[in-house]
Amino acid sequence: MDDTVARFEIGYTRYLDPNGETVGEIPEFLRDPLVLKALYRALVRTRTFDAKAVALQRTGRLGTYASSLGQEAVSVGTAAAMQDADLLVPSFREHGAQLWRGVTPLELFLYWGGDERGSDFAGPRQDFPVCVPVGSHAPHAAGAALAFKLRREPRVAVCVFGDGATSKGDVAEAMNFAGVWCLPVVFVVSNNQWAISVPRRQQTAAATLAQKAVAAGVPGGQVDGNDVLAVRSQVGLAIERARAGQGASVVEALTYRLGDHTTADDASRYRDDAEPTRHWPDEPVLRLRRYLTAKGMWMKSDEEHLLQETSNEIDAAATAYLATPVQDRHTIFDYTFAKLPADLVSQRLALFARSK
Ligand SMILES: Cc1ncc(C[n+]2csc(CCOP(=O)(O)OP(=O)(O)O)c2C)c(N)n1
Ligand SMILES: [Mg+2]
Repeated sequence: MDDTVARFEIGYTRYLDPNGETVGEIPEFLRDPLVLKALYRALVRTRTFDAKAVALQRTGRLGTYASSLGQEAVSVGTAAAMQDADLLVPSFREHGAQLWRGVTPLELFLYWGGDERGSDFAGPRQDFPVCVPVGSHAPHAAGAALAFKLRREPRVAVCVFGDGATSKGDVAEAMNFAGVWCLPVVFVVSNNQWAISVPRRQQTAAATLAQKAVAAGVPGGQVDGNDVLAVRSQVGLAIERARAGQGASVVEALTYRLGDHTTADDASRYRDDAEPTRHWPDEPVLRLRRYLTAKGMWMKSDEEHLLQETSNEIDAAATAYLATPVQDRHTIFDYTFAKLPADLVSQRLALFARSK
């Protein structure tokens, strides 16, 4: 007699290998040159933004910044699977998703320059701002999904966090709640193998992070997070499942943090330099370019044009950011409360008095 009471399996999806060669059958909608080129442009635009942000920080003109180098496909593939009315609930490394959703490079520079106006998105107004506390946004995503469900709105909340966040109680609680209430939320784990200096193997003894979904009674699967097509397709399936009333999912995207944790970090203090060198051949941008080039969809002139166009756009945004007058100090009181509590009113007045 077999007395096993539960079994589970975690699937893995990849369509493009690191050489840009196909593995398995790419879904029909991801063979459309327009769709593929849009994904490629977004990857390049994200990387261009990222390089500029690091350069601005290194020259003392931006605050501490979390680079997404090497992880662009997780962000872009996730956002590309969303509808405009869906809700992005990001952590701090999802610049690619935010840019795809219509947050402007200027807004992102402002935010990372310490200016709260950068979180007042002109485009996707419902999207949450960057969440720096690790994993604390997951319950908010579940809560927003509950609101969508109660209002019978066909919308989905998409929450992105890192491998380290999956050890947080907030994330387990959010998944559990989403499972019980069958909520329209998708949790995307951007597993870049490190949580600052903590490597994945010290994060959990579990074989995958996706299987954390199983305990919550929701489906979980892994994708190659450096294959934007795999991310786009699997996050897309999870979103459509959620939209159809079938509840939450977890997608673990396997990627790699090629840079330091942030510009305030020096990874060489805890990570062998040989490790990122080993991972460079897996990076997502070259992979998709190889595929497009081999299919005759992308020429050298297309590449040159795109690089020019993106660097013009990002440079113009950086110039506009640097030309934006710094806000008055007292505005630090302005963005948390609709009605300022009395003790903060007096602190605000004291700051005003001291500024004189
Ligand atoms: C609640 C909380 N604890 C600690 C930190 C400091 N911290 C910032 S990022 C980070 C690691 C996050 O790792 P992971 O979730 O894998 O995301 P990644 O940075 O790799 O994208 C830590 C510990 C924080 N921001 N919030
Ligand atoms: Mg990580």
